[in-house]
Amino acid sequence: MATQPPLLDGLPPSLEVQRDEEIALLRLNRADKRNALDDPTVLGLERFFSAPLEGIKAVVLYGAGPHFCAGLDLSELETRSAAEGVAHSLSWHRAFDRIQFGAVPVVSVLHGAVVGGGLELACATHLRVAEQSAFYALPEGQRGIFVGGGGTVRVPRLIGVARMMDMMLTGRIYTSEEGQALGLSHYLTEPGRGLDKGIELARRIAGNAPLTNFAIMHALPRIADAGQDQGLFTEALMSAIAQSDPEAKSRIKKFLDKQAGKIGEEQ
Ligand code: 1HE
Repeated sequence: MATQPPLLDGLPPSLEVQRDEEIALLRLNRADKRNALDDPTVLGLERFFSAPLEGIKAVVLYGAGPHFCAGLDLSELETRSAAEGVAHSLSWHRAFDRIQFGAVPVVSVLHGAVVGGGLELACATHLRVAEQSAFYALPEGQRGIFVGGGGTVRVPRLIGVARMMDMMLTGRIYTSEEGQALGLSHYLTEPGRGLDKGIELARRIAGNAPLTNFAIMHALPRIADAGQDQGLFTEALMSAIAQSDPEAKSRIKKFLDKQAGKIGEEQ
């Protein structure tokens, strides 16, 4: 993998970017604090995902050190007022919305603690690869606080309100195997294999037509949230737009000319 010096000026030292051709690798780089998310890191995430690098078609998000992310930097809570708390939560929503409804799909690679805001961050990404060391928890109840990074919206869509309630009320921790069975992760790998798997998946995603990736990221979750009537109509519109794109026409011609691979074959 070719690595380059930092690509974006203005990102905090807690975020490190490298480029591997069409893939950007974004690392949470605050291992001494278990990648706890402080304000500069959350603003940096918003900045990075608001203006993706030229030519990048997918992002892999991972964490330095023994854990993916220990959630909110709790030291920031010592003096925060209620009004500041609302603004803070909204700043996380902005940053994580930029991930979920951004320009390119994001694959997160999870290991060790994926807890509190770390789980909220992971749930804003489009694919999750977990190493066997990953574990999931929402210790907000234990800390006397509440989720604020979109967890109430995104976590139940993956595992249901009832399981999230249990995690928050009792401090229940899910192992990587349990998380895989529940749908918290899409892929489970052996220790140390997550990043390679994440890059492999990101490369496959980068090979899709950009408009198809756009539809998957932006139309699919909105349609899933809509009523059947609106959903089906929106699907018809999105489908018509995608199939009329020149990229779709050229890919379909290649298949009909027997120049494109079958399902599962390299294109
Ligand atoms: C932190 C944080 C943090 C570690 N904020 N400083 N999140 C939590 O409740 C999780 C709290 N953290 C932990 O339970 C543990 O740190 C871990 C299980 C994640 C990792 O344990 P370990 O033994 O590897 O590390 P450590 O020794 O506990 O922590 C290393 C350092 O990181 C230490 O600082 P140091 O100066 O003593 O070296 C810790 O204090 C620091 N650290 N986690 C601040 N979270 C938008 S709302 C979201 C709400 C939430 O996210 S609530 C969940 C908060």
